[in-house]
Amino acid sequence: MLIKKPSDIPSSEITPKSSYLNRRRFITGMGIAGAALLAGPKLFELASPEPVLAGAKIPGLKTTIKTDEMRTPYKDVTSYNNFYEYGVNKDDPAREAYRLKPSPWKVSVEGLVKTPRVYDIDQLMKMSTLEERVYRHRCVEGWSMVIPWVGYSLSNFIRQVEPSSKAKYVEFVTLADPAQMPGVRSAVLDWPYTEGLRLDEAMHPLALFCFGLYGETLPNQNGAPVRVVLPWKYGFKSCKSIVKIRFVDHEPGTAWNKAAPNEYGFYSNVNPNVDHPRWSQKYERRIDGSGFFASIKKHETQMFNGYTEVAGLYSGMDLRKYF
Ligand SMILES: Nc1nc2c(c(=O)[nH]1)N[C@H]1C(S)=C(S)[C@@H](COP(=O)(O)O)O[C@H]1N2
Ligand SMILES: [Mo]
Repeated sequence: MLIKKPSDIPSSEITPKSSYLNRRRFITGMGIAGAALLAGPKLFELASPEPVLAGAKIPGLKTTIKTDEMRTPYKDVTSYNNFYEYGVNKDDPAREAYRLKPSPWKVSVEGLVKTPRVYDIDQLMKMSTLEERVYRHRCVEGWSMVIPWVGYSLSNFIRQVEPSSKAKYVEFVTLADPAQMPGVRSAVLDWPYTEGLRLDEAMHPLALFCFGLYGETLPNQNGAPVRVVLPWKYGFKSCKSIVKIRFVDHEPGTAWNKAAPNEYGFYSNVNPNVDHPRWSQKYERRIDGSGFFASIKKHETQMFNGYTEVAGLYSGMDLRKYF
């Protein structure tokens, strides 16, 4: 795995250093509410340094889900990130995530399963056939990408660990090691980052247990070595760098819901008809690489991010109440 020194990466190519540093101080002083506000639909700084933490090639992948939409370039997928364990700015993870040690890596499977046990990352990657799936990715802040992920349906993993009939939800927990993740020293979120799904959502074939992108193992800043990807939900549901998966009988607490319950619900399905309390969700800015400023094209956001095959999971639910 090629890891560049952080000094090789410009902090930002387009923002003058002084205003970049000021903004950074400003955000850090404000906490999440302010950070989220600044990170809202107006904020686009594609710093686009070189991709920093390129992964290892994964051979023999078959693309099973495609789209005609233009893919977001690798460079943008790997340099415009949310990964608060490395800072609240979009360019922080690409610069700071070299600190993560994705190997060796273990994932502990706990709670209401037949045999709770710890899996090695290599075992997890082999539990089903890895494939490439090109998914739209919609951040709650109003930007979107199209990313060729690598993984297999989370359901294939869940079936093999055999949750008991009492398991109704699954919780994902990210690593929170201050030595590898400087961001967890600040109280911006309640660490570790956790996320959760209802078990039937987790079993939907679109829910991806994800180990890579663009045909390579995940770059650190994208959540190496294993994350989930839930393309019909806002991006923050897709928990990165997972160390624990717990099967439970109650709705688990989640990092953003704990931080701002009126803004981030448990379900967080992409829904253009339910605004965020501080901004509309009707449109998104697609980062598609068709040129620097031109790349930030306005798109209409679609219900469930266009993945209407999940609608049945929510039939009879008031999606304004269960946002
Ligand atoms: N552990 C952890 N997972 C996380 C986040 C985070 O800050 N920490 N950010 C989320 C958000 S808001 C988004 S939009 C996606 C971004 O994934 P990407 O950087 O691979 O595009 O990761 C999600 N998963
Ligand atoms: Mo996000």
